[in-house]
Amino acid sequence: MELSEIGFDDWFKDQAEQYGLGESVARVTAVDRDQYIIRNEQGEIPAELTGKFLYTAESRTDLPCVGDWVSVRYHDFGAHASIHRILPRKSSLRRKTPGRNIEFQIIAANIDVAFIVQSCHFDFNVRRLERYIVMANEGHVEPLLLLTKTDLIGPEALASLVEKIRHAGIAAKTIFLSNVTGEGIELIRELMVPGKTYCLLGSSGVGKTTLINRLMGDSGLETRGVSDTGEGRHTTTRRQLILLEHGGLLIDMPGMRELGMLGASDGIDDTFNDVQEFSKNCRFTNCSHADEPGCAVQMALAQHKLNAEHFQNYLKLKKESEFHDLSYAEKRKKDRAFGKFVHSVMKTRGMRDED
Ligand SMILES: Nc1nc2c(ncn2[C@@H]2O[C@H](COP(=O)(O)OP(=O)(O)OP(=O)(O)O)[C@@H](O)[C@H]2O)c(=O)[nH]1
Ligand SMILES: [Mg+2]
Ligand SMILES: [Zn+2]
Repeated sequence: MELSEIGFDDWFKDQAEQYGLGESVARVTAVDRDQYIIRNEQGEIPAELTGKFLYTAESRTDLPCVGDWVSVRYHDFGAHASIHRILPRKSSLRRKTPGRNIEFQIIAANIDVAFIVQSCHFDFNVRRLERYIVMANEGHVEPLLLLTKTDLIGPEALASLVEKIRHAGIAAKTIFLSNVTGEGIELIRELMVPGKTYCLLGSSGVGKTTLINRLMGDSGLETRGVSDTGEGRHTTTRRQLILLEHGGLLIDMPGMRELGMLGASDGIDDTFNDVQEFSKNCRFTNCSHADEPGCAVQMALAQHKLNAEHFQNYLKLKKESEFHDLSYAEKRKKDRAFGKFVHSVMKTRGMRDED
């Protein structure tokens, strides 16, 4: 198998050449704490980070994640490998780590298309769709909506979902599918290009893994039992890059509960470009679109040219991202201070940084 078949295109080739990493590059297909699985021309093997790699990493985002291209050295005749560095990422999906910690988490790297999956049945939520689209736009990944379980709703309910998506001004391509009847599956198979990388994002239980099994034509991956409706239980527990028979690469992921905004300002602007367009005509360039005179956004809202909930969500996401960005910057400042402190202590003790 050629590396190009698992996504190694000219862009990555250039990167590898620039860094002088000739032959030994491989792709990370799974991560389990500090254990990695990588795929090369021969197949999949286990890999570990070198001590130096760990020592020089400054944050979690410096560590490899699923989809990353890494340079490796092989041991025991290629039975396992050590990872020396990560090639620059062409694209990545990141969010704020769940919970109170203000930190970035890279979910997957070098993705071409993100399938944003929601169930037509219980999970459908336009505001959450917008969050996922922000994440994709921010990471330079093309978003595509997959609405599953069409077998559980009637044609009228389906039409109302389409209307809600359109009304929110979401332009992303939408595919309706059912893993039960098979509707839409062929469409997905056809649109997946060999050598391109796709991933499945969405809540737990929407049918991500079932879809992969459908596409693989067997039931190799564990899905939730039909009788099991246990809330909050995740069936898929790790991210995994799968090479499909027709050549597409697909990453399965555990369901996500939280999708916090951090450093997502550009992604928000791209996602809400309708708001951006209207705001160009506001009288004041720094208009907050609240109650300033001559606000074109307020005018568009009054004339129903802009959806009110869509706009409220825009404000909410902006505020959330700005708030987290501030805390993050504050934290980095402290980290830098700590770095300087360590450096000066080492200096006074006559140690060099390399010691
Ligand atoms: N009726 C119906 N049920 C489906 C469909 N797709 C999946 N299911 C069922 O939904 C449940 C959850 O499916 P999974 O594929 O495990 O969901 P998941 O998104 O991978 O969930 P996590 O791994 O927890 O993130 C299973 O019982 C599936 O059989 C569908 O199109 N229609
Ligand atoms: Mg799953
Ligand atoms: Zn305005």
